[in-house]
Amino acid sequence: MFKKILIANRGEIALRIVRACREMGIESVVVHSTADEAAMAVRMADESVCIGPPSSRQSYLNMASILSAATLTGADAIHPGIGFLSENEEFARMVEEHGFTFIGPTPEHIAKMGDKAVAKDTVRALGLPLIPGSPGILKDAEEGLKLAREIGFPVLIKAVAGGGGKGMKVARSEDEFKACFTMASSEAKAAFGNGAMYMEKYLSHPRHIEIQVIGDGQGNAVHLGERDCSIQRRHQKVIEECPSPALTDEERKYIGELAADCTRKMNYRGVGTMEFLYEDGKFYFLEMNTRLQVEHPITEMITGIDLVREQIMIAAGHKLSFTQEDIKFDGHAFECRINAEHPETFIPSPGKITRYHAPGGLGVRVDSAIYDGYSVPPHYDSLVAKLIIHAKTREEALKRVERALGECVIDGINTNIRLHERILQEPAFRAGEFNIHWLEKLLASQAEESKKAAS
Ligand code: MV4
Repeated sequence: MFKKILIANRGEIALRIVRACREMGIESVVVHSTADEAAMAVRMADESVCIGPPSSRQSYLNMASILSAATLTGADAIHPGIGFLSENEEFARMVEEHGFTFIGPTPEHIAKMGDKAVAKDTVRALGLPLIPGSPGILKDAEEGLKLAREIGFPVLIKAVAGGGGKGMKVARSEDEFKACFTMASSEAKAAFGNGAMYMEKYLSHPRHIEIQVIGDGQGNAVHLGERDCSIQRRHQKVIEECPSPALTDEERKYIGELAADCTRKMNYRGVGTMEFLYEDGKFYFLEMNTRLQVEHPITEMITGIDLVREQIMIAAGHKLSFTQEDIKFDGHAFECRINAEHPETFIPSPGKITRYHAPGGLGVRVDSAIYDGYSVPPHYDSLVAKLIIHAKTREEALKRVERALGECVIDGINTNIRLHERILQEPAFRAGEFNIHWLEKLLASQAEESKKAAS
């Protein structure tokens, strides 16, 4: 087992990994920029190394500085956390080349799943359902139109170089296809320097369902159920929950086992998340994330499995210590992402926290690295706390989320706590009746109402 792990990340996820290390009797080293000198993970870790100025490029993305810090402190392994270098194949390779263990998948799997086209070919061959669409890049609008007629309108024209919702355009009929294709391609060329396009059947009201999988790279893999991440705004998740209120037990078993089988056949090592769109009872593979996810705690609450601990055990060469039959799903969990931002305008709100009080009680977990007097730096993402709630049923969990939000005190900066409270009051949300467009439609209608009220 590792004696010392270097954590190449910041904020609440760095603290989350420090906690797992401490429980496992492993020393932790946290690297930080000059903007994060007062970060809680820096204080809680056994050691810390300043690796550069505030800019991510010169600190948390600076491979040489991170590797130097690992050498200087005598770390055995490096945990990349989430974001930053966590899905960077070159970094994973450099870590191993410098004699450290990379706590994550092999560089080959990171590369394979990082290329969306290769990822689709891989999982298609392993039996996962995909969105009907073009086999590859579209030669021109003519070819696209011909295929669109076969698939049926509406279709979604997507930029190969796009991602995270960028470079996508819906074509709703033959008449508008060519104009859409030409516009999408020139926008992609301008934005990404690459105007290559592909096309898929457009799913107009899907949910975003993701499956947590773990493989040990020694022939074993399991799934840990799904997370419903449909409540999102501009591709930023706001509230996640598991299990999904939309899935039946049969659907859950079907897609979970399909994802686990695919993970096993790939001989995948580490934790991973397979993302799907779910519409009218059908699943469509979107992509696979080869890292831990922000929302992993709701899966931990339901299964009782510590995902960071599992990552470390697998990276140290251990086989999975449980089979699919050992995994039980208990209750319902929500995660509310608390951001340092204005609840209506979403403008980031860094600054000094003058008073902080975290909620508590049965089934309430707060993953956060803020404290009284902490100053939220302006250089990074605005996530300051994750309110994670667990209860026996979804109804009880809903009550508990509202109660816990009411207890939460974060003064001195703006937060989106009021946004969470608004969402929780919506009957459609409470009934579990939403899709990926629901929150943006709600916000648009509320903005409309307040404009009318103001005029
Ligand atoms: C789609 C889609 C509907 N139909 N593909 C957005 C980002 C990227 N992960 C894929 N995305 C989508 N692809 C087809 N054929 C709708 C989305 C989409 C979306 C997907 C998941 C979560 C949130 C989303 C928000 C807007 C659009």
